[in-house]
Amino acid sequence: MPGLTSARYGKDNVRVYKVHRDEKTGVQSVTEMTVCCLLEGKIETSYTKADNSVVVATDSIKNTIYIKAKEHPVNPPELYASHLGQHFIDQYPHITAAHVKVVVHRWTRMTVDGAPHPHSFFRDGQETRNAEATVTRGAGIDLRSSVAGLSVLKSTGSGFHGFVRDEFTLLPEVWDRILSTDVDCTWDWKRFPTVAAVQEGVERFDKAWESARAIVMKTFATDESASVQNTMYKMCEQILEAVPEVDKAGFALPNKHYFEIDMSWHKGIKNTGKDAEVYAPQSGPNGLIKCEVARDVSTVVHR
Ligand code: AZA
Repeated sequence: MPGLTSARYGKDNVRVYKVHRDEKTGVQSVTEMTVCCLLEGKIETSYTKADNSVVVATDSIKNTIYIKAKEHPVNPPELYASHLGQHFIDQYPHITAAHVKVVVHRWTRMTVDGAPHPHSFFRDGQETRNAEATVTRGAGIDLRSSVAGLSVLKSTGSGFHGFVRDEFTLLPEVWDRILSTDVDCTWDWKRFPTVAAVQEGVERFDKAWESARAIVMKTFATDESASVQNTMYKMCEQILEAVPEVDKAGFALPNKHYFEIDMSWHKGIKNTGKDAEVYAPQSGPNGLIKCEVARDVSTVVHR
């Protein structure tokens, strides 16, 4: 007998822009984000019995995303996501959980003639700052913060050797290689009981984001990397150390390969090993290495 085992719905890819105008200085600040908001609750009959009386229309969810962006600060995204998620719990008794994801896109202030420009910005890379709030009736607010799409490369200071060698292995061991990835780094906060608790000490979220980013960059640059696995583990340890309110840190890192090009066939040109200068960046396939590191492995909650 088939039966509904899980259901959530809402609006995805809601693009929102908000400006803050400082009347005194004339300086404007902007935030652009993409929001996904999905609801869970006593909504089974909308699937099984065509009962739309339990459905808050996805168009209404989209409208709410805009209205909450007007009513509340959109920074930090963790606070906005909490306000938005809590709204659905407060407004609709049959909704038991709201899942909000906010992706913040970079608009970095321009420097013009050596000075920060009051109202002009540029997109410096595809990196985003993300916040996910799961607001659950009677339980509180689970927050996950992340940095995604931060592309990094180091031209030396990385090797990979000592791995399994058998009849499936072609990859040579290397003591010096190019290492490149698009960083996806997440950190999960201890549960907050209320939006007020998220609001109190709200600067923790910007600080954690700055710390995580700095740790990622410094460790990537300075670690004599034995593998993506080992370097990402070191990053997780440091994030847990730097942010006491975080329970778990994790990474998903593609290993974006750069292949040497043998040119010996052309006039005996040397372009491999220590003579390698021109490489072929690969679009795919890529390695994909993931891990999560918990502060206390005995209390891990799997989401
Ligand atoms: N980890 C690495 O850092 N590099 C690799 C791997 C791996 O698991 N496999 N091939 N190359």
